[in-house]
Amino acid sequence: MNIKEKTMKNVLNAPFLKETAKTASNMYRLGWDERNGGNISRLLDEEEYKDYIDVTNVIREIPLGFDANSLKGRVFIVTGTGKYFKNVEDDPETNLGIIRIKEDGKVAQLLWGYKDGGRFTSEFPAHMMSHMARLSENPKNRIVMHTHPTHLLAMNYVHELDEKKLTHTLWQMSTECIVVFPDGVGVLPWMLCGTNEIGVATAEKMKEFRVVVWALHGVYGAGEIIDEAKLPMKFFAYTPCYRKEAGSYRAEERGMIRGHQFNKVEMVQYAHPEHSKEAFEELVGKACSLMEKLGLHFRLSKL
Ligand code: 2HA
Ligand code: ZN
Repeated sequence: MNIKEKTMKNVLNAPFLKETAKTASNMYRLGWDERNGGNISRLLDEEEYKDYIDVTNVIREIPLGFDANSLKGRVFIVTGTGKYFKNVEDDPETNLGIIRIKEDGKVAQLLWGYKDGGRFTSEFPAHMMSHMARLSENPKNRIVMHTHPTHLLAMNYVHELDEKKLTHTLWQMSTECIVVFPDGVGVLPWMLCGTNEIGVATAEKMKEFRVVVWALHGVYGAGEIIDEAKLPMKFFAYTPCYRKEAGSYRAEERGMIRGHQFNKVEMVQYAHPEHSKEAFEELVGKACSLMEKLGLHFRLSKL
């Protein structure tokens, strides 16, 4: 152990590691990741890992077998190949690895984990290529997850595997869906997994969709945070409202009898605090475009 390592905090206590391990447990509990099914990769910001990982200490190097040049120097925590999600929380150091993409973009440098000599998931090409595709769309993307959700897989056998049709059925099945994946789901035909080819095809779809179904196999999802699936939540409300009589006269009138009824449409978003400004602008933009489309004159006032 070198001096630098001694001053490091215990990586087992790192929030990013705990959350990754807990997510693996949750996915196992849902029945989506039996045996070695599923894999998670999470891009780490320097702020997150600098107190926990000594980046000068490379344990070993693992060739990638594909070009990840645009990810050079970036650090990821990744589930291991052949590992079971049910074991990740109990033994993170064997089941997870923290790697950095070397400057040549061709090699992963192991900085921690895969203690039994293991390596990253067999789906590493699809993960890294998806990260590259998502980052080019959204520089804040951090997570790529692959899993085998039971109900969605069962649907694959009875539903036409057409992107639009599958998206619409999913949106209709649960109100949450349109909030979680408003861009819809991409669908890839069955392909051999663990290959660069499925990685390239997934990444291509990931330019358009955050959720990509691998027909008769599982699903890939990407996002900024693991819980991102829940945010932003966008709602609108249509409510009858009652006020005192409209107009200036009789404004002091009391009671429902002389009340004024109108119907109101309101928009609400729950968003990450960092995105609240954009969320607000989106709401204002929607309200204005609605007025414009209706050909109504309006004035935007600042309260
Ligand atoms: O790594 O799910 O697609 C296990 C898998 C392969
Ligand atoms: Zn799989």
